[in-house]
Amino acid sequence: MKKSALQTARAAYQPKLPKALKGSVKVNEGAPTQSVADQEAIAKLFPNTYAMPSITFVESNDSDNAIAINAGVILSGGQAPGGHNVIAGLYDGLKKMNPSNKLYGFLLGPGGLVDHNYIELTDEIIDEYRNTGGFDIIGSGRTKLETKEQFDKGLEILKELKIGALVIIGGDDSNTNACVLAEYYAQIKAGVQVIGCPKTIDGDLKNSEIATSFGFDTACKVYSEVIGNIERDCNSAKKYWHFIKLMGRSASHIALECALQTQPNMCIISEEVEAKNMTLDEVIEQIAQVVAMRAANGDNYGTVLIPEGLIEFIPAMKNLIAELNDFLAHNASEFSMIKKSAQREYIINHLSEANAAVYASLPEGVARQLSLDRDPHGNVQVSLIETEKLLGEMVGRRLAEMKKDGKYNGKFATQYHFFGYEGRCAAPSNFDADYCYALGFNAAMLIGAGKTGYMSAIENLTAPAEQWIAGGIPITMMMNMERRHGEMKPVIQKALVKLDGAPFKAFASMRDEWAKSTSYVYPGPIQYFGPTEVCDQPTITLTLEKA
Ligand code: FBP
Repeated sequence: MKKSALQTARAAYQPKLPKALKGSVKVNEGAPTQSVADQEAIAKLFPNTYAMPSITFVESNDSDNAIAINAGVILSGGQAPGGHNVIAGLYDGLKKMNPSNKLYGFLLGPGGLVDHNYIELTDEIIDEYRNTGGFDIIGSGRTKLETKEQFDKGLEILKELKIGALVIIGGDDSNTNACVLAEYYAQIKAGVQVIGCPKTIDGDLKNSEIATSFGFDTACKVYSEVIGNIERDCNSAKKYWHFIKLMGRSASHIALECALQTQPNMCIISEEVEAKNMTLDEVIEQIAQVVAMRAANGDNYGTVLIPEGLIEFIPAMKNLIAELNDFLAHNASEFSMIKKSAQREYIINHLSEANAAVYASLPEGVARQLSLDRDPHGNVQVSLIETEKLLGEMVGRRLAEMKKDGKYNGKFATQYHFFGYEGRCAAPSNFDADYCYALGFNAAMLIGAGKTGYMSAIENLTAPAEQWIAGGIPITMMMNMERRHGEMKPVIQKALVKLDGAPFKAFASMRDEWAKSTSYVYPGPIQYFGPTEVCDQPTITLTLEKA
């Protein structure tokens, strides 16, 4: 494969490891843990993996046991920068324990385990992918691992390849499945450990023990670079309002981080919209007022950041989506038989009165997007909904009304953008390259320590990598009961933006100023080589949260 000069230089980068993982390790166990909520229900569902202690690895003078084990690895869900380094770290960790250990990669996500599609990862393959973006080393997929049949089918190939440990690299849903799988294999004494790794650009897999998911750092830096470029363009031509939708699923962490990095004129935070019980009209009014205020100062341009999950947080829309989710889950086959042109009417006729009215009021395109297939975990595919256009067009209409009433006298020309796929496979920042390598290497140590049902955890991330703390957190500790596909299920609690958290407060204290006077910041591209204050800084979110 032909490489760019940067790729070649980057391949030689040696990710930094926490001090404790550099030599032999010893396990320090904490007190037994509990789930974040619904303790009784979760304890009952996970009798073999509930209440385990969280653990930390510390340096040891004893020499390592040469633990012989084969392991498997799966990349699950949306791509996130650094996935290849998790696999490289895992591979190096396994080989350090015992050079004869093997690592198998299951292809195209969890489906590879069920369908017995795999490759053995070798020095040559791993070296080709060190410090690169993407998940193409083994591919990813969204097959949901949840049934006994899938687990048993998976076990057949694990037994055949003599695999004693499986590492699942995924987001909240995939790690939920990892936890269920760990419990099942423990219950049937399958002799297979299951370890999770926290992946997702969305940044919503975090809690008191997991500071951030990998990929969030790089993705936000890539989006912030392009938002900064747009802001420069905006400030140069002074003629457009740019509506920029940012990935992140339900959570607004990406939008918030990009706002902190680039200081746009506005950034909507879904969690705030929900807390204030705002209607869609109120969101539109808020944007229109800022446009009018800037126009009054002669500034007919600006930038608005919009989290992709916004639509789900507007209370009336949230109710509608909840009913639609249940309705579509229970009537999937009947719905698939309805002609496309009749689907809107069919849905309106089957929803409750209030939700039918909201659905009927939506522009055709948005209504259609809301009724598209859910992802395998039952989530609305918010990345397919053009919220940026919906808001831009509605603001335009509102401004036209204000013009008639003499309350606005500006020009409003729009440009629309959606940044998501552009950042998910970017070459990992130094932070993600180091963090991911450490997560993978640490996962190998968890395997060596005989653990199952744990998530690989690296803490103290705002300190230099040498001082990071490595260990493991029982996945059951992160779980609660939630309604999915019309049923109560144990799932890892999603971390949304906290309105009393430091990142949101920092944003809220500055946003009026950013709305009024153009205060853009242009972060520029990620730098891999150079001074540490340019190359090795974590996100503003992480820095503020850990300050
Ligand atoms: P994960 O939750 O699997 O990490 O996915 C992240 C994400 O990029 C979301 O931000 C986005 O909504 C979704 O994936 C898009 O999914 P797809 O890749 O299937 O289009």
